[in-house]
Order: sequence, then structure tokens, then C-alpha cells
Amino acid sequence: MRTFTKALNTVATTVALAIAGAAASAEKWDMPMAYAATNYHSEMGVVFADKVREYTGGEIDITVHPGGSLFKGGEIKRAVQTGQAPIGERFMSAHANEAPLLGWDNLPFIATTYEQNSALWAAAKSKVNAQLSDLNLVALYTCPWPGQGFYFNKEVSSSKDTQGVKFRSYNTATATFAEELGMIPVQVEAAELSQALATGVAQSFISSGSTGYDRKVWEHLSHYYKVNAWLPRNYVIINKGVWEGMSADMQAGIQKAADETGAACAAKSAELANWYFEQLEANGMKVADAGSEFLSELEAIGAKMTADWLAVVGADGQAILDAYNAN
Ligand code: PCA
Repeated sequence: MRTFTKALNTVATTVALAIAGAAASAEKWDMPMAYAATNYHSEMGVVFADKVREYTGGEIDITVHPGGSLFKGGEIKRAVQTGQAPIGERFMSAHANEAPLLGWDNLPFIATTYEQNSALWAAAKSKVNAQLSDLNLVALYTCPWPGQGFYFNKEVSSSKDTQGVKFRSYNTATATFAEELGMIPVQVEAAELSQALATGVAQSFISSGSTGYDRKVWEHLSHYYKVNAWLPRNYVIINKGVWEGMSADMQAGIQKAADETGAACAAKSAELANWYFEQLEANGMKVADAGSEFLSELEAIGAKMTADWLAVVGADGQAILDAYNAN
């Protein structure tokens, strides 16, 4: 009996040690994300982490840090490039100031529906990946925001109403857009948007219903004009050295998690797009299509911005648009 108990104890100890061993050898990754914890992008980040744990047999254990809490939105790319964080999530076209090609999804009125946006992504993907490789990054999945429109604190029917308005931009392209409308841009992270509106740093911005909802902008603003100017994407990026240092099996597990999460995230975005508008309305905002005069001004500015982007990016940019238009 005593021997049997002893044997059992030995087995138990061995099992416990094996479990402890697996846990100790699990690699822990911090994943900074830029947007609100309750936003679907961040919730999908958690889904991704869970899938990675599952598909790598527990070997990679990702902790998600949403809302710019570990690194601010503007710092995430550098953190991943330099390996301060192995992996992170950010808004792709925020990086177009350094690598203009990454503004492919920020071209006004080129792809204004989810379907068109995914066709444009299919046309852009290999060029984007080549660009990212030069930046020491690999994209694991991308996920679109709903269509972009304008928030104001008053009725706006043309650029006559936008002169001198302080505008929160989220990248270079949106700053240019604002300037063309006579507005004064200042770049502010989504995480700091409520404060910027409360203190009068900004009186207007372009975004989806999603960010207006997350930041409760009805406390400061009154009108949303639907434009669907573009559907920009967030992406989850991993340090290239970390990625290349992994076994093919681990890479396959992570890529499977990424593919599934990217698809689920895009579906969630489409599912929520109108719901966000309903929430803005329920909280007292007037949500309407942009008027025809305003819209035609926006389209003229958009055409100029696309031409400018092509001039800067060159043949690779033209190849993306040609491939997209060939469909
Ligand atoms: N929300 C983000 C980017 C695009 C969007 O819809 C923001 O406003 O920062």
C-alpha cells in the first residue's frame, strides 16, 4: 500500500512538473493595441490571442493591452520594429507618412463598400507586405473600420461652413483633406479624442460611427455626415526577426489564428456599421448623408489626393489601382 501511494505520488509529481515545465516554456508576448478595450478591433485581438494559445499548443501566450495602455497608438509600430514588443496592432495608414504606400486604403472614394475594400486589399496585399518587410515587420491580419464620414458641431452643407474649424486628424491624408476644406488640423489619437473635443482642441473630425460611439462624441458634437470616403484598416504586425525565428509549425498555428480572426473581424465591422449610427442617433446626434454640394467638393479633393498619392508612391501605387480596376 505504502509503495503504491509512493508510486502515485511520484506520478503526480511528474505530471505536476511536466505542466509547470510547459507553462514555464510558454513564451509570453505583450500585444499593445491602440483602440478602446470595448471596440471590436480590441475584442478580436483577445480572440486572436486565445486562438494562438490553442493552435500553438499553449506555447505562445499573448496578453492584449488595448487603448494605448502599454504603448500609445503612435508608438506601437516602432515598439514592434525594435522588438520592445514582439507584436502589436495599429492603424495602417497612420504609417503612410513614413511609407506612403501604406496609405492605399485612405484614397477617397476609390473603395467605398466592404466588398470593394476587400478587392482593393487583395490588389494591394503583396506590395504592402514587401513594404512592411523593409520596415522589419510582417502583417498577420488586417481588419477594416466602417466607412469614414464627418463629425461637426453644427450643420454643414459645403466648405463655406468649414472655414477655420479645428479638425482632429488621424494621419497625414486626413490633415490634407481638412486643409483643403479650410480647416485647421491637429493630429490626436482616438484614445485622446474625447478630451480634445471637451477642451476645444478639435471641433470636427473624420471617422467611422465606431470611434464616435467609443468616445461618446455626442457629448460635444451634434452632426454626422455619412460619406463612406474610405474604409481604412488596422493591422496586427509582428517583428520580422521574431516571426522568422519561429518553427514552421508555430508559424502555421499563428497564421491560422490570424486568418480566422481577420475574417471574423471584417464580418463584425460590417455587422456593426449601422448599429453605430443608431447609437449616435439614440444619443441625440443628427446622422445624415452629406449634401450634394459638400459631396462634390469632397470628391474633387479626393481626386487630387489620389493623384498626389500616385505621384509620391509611383509605379507600385499605380499597379495596385490597375489591379483593382481590372476586376
Ligand atoms: N476610427 C479610427 C481610425 C478610423 C476609424 O474609423 C480613428 O478615428 O482614430
